[in-house]
Amino acid sequence: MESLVSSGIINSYFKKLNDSLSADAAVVGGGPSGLLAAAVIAEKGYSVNLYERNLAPGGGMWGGAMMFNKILIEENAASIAEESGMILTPGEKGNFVVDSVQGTAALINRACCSGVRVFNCIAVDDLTFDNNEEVNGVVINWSPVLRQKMMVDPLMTMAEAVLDATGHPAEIAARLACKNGVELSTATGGVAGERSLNVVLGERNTVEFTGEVYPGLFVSGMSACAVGGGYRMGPIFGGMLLSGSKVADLIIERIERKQL
Ligand code: 48F
Repeated sequence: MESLVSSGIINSYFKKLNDSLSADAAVVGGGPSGLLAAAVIAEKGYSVNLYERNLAPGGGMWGGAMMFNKILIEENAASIAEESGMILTPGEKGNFVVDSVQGTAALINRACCSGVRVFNCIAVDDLTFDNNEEVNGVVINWSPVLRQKMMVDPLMTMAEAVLDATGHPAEIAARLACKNGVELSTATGGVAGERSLNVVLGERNTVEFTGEVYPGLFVSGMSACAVGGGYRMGPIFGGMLLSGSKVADLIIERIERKQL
């Protein structure tokens, strides 16, 4: 029995890993924008790998604000939240309140049920290039290996589109720009950096700056805000869902173009 338990886990995990070596999309970061984008792309029938360096996906959503585990969703994102299985309670001025634990669990569930291959405890450490012209994959390693700074080489998985949904640090876009000296399609040509807090502008900027910043590399959520130089917005999450939905459509367009 003991060896059956082990072989059941090993065989199914390695099948998932092997199947993931070439995917339509690779999503880096399992916060709200990355989870929603991954789910929407997978629901269209495309293969999606999602890498989350922590044990649990969900990013900055579990803790609400200052660990008061409630979040706000604006009216224009309520339908996406509901479609994702979140339980919305009417709040003030057309906004809704969601229990952050229930809302995060619902987004993770939507991604898993739509067929996204979720790899937790795995971090994206770098990108792969096709002739230095476009991003076409990710370089991955176990998070504990990277945290311990062990000298262990990574593996690579290929994708038609890579999404940097790493939140405030915009790690992947920053790495691309700084390691390769390439220009991103932003006002500064690089990662402009996040501005201080303004709820209304922050929510707007997050969606505005969501897009393809280099051929094959897209940004969403706080990463889009940081790359484009937008304001942070605090514990209001409609922008994250709208950003995830917008980037999913853009990525689907690219996948369909590449597969013609
Ligand atoms: O920060 P995060 O929740 O991303 P988001 O979708 O949402 C932002 C909000 O949660 C909040 C906010 C709303 O008003 O401001 O901050 O932009 O989640 C980012 C996820 O990416 C993971 C990280 O652990 C987190 O779960 N992550 C970051 N870098 C890497 C990564 C990496 N290199 N490889 C894998 N995962």
